[in-house]
Amino acid sequence: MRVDIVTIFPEAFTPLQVSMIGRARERGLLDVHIWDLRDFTTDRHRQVDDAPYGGGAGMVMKPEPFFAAVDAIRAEAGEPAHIILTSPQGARLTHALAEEMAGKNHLVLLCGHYEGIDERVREGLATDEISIGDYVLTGGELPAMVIVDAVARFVPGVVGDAASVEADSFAEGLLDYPHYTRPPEFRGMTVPEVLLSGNHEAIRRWRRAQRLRRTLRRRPDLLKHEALSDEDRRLLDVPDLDVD
Ligand code: 9D3
Repeated sequence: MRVDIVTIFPEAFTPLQVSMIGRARERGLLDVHIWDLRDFTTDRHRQVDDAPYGGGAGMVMKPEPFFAAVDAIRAEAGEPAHIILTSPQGARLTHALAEEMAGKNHLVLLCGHYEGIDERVREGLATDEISIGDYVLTGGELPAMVIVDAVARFVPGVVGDAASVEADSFAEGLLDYPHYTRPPEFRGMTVPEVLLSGNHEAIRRWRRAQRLRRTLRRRPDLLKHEALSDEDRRLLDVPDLDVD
């Protein structure tokens, strides 16, 4: 999969060089290109913003550099499947949306900044507009990296164990169960007996019950009641499996 990112802060994207995403790039599974928006200005000051028509505080990002940058991307890589504008007004990024985007072979991400972006970028260039949640950030760079990370996990081979992508909590609408490793006792805190028992059926049941109860307690909005099996309903009724 190819991803092109257009930004006024190309140096902010070093996180995409490390860890799972960095390795996916080295292995040729993910081809990320960062473009500096200022390289597509034509004036002496390389100006990417200007005062808003109609007045008001702050600056607005000019349309021409974004259109010129995407023309350069098209010349190099052809017409992208999606041109995504990162913006607080966008559709919320979800597991389902990330999975859908991972099915495309070319994405372009446009990072916004300042008070806003000229509406013609939205109207005449972007095919999608995505937000990563209801809180205010200073720009679209972190959201662009969040989108690449969430999408890349669905690209075959990026995550070593394909089963862990499938089993991931949001796919099933359930949070994860508690994990433990050695030692069996640490600062007075012990590992639940069942995990040391070697009884695989009991362990499976305990983990399932933990997931169900945690989700019900912490994120009842995620629980798809209609998808619960008879066993799930029984596990949710057992009162002595304490959960945080
Ligand atoms: C102070 C300006 N705000 C006035 C209502 C609007 C505004 C413009 C640009 C607020 C934030 C930003 C910068 N944020 C993003 O570009 C952004 C973002 C975010 O802030 N939260 C969640 N997802 C995203 S995606 C892009």
